[in-house]
Amino acid sequence: MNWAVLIAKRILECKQAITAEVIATDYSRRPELMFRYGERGRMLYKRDNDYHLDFLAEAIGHDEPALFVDYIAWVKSMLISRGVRVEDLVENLLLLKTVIMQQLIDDEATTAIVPIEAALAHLPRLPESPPDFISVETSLGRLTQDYLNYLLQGNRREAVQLIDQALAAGVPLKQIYLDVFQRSQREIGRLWQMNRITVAQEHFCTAATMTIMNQFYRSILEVPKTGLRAAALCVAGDLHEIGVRIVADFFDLAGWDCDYYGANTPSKDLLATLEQHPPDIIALSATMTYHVTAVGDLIEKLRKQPLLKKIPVIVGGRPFLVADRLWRSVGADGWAADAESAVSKAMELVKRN
Ligand code: B12
Repeated sequence: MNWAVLIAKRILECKQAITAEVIATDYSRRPELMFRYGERGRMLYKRDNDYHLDFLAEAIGHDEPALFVDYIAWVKSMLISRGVRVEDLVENLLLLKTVIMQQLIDDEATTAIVPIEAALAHLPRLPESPPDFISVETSLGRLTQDYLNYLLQGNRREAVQLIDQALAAGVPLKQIYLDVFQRSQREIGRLWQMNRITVAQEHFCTAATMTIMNQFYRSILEVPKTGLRAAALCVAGDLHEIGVRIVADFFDLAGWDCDYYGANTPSKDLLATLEQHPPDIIALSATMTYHVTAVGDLIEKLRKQPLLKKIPVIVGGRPFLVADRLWRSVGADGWAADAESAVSKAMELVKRN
């Protein structure tokens, strides 16, 4: 196991102690925190600090400070939109750095604080609200905005009608997936991040989009097959299934036979299933940065199975978009930013294999 991975593990082992020390110190130095945010604030501070350490461990373990900077950009806008001051986040990060320096030995601490220092350096320039994912100026922008508005109003019927009309007017299904569904899903996340919609609205829109996607399943399966097979899944723990489901549908649309396993796939069962009928490519997805290690662990297990070890593995999902060298660090053969390029990358790897 390499040095950075060991330090990441140390951070996770010491998580409780580090968080307890950060909070005790901050509240004793700044008792006004209790007046400002109350007892609930203290509980949320603990939850957030634990999260900081989960993301920090991945940034350290994969030598990708950008993962932590991206996370802090998200934290900044989340906190601002919920009435927390940026100065309090800065204090939190400074203390986190100090406590890590106290609790880890010298060399470990020097490596562990690199992502925190990068985040502190970027923090003043990180936007208070993330940029929109939908622009009504683009060709499908108006449709995407209208689709999202209907879903946010709870109008599933009108949303479906918009999609049916667009398809009837000749808009390709793949464009509906990438321009309408992908963008509206990301925009929903942004609206939730900015505290403009509730978790319930986010769940409703996601469920509605998945139901609409299911309508196309039968016709997608009818596409003539090339004989190539893929397996596509989210790693254990990750619940974000739409991205990899779109990837799976694009494989099917390109004539592959894609076994889609969905969210949170337990690795032990997966290995046994794949061994019974090995595919030509394995596509692994993770959305939460703290699942990147699980991607690497699963690839390591695949490489140990005689029947699976030569199968190319491609990876994708949010953390891979943030750090475009991350695929190498998890031991994959390639990565892709979206479903269209996932299929071309898979084709390239299969030809090379
Ligand atoms: C819907 C959603 C959920 C749903 C998922 C339900 C479901 N059935 O899928 C639920 C409610 C479960 C959920 C939970 C959480 N979520 Co969530 N979620 C989202 C949301 C709004 C949309 C996800 C989505 O559908 N995206 C659209 C797809 C099409 O895009 P994509 O995943 O990037 O996929 C494309 C590419 O990345 C690529 N790709 C993806 N996989 C693969 C695989 C391979 C092999 C390849 C080659 C390519 C590839 O191709 C895809 C298609 O083109 C996102 C917002 C966002 N920006 O995505 C937040 C978001 C990802 N969630 C977030 C958070 C914080 C959480 C929670 C921690 C919330 C909580 N406190 O509980 C939990 C974590 C759960 C877990 N253990 O995984 C944050 C993450 C922030 C961060 N800094 O990491 C986001 C960004 C929201 C936000 N803006 O704040 N979430």
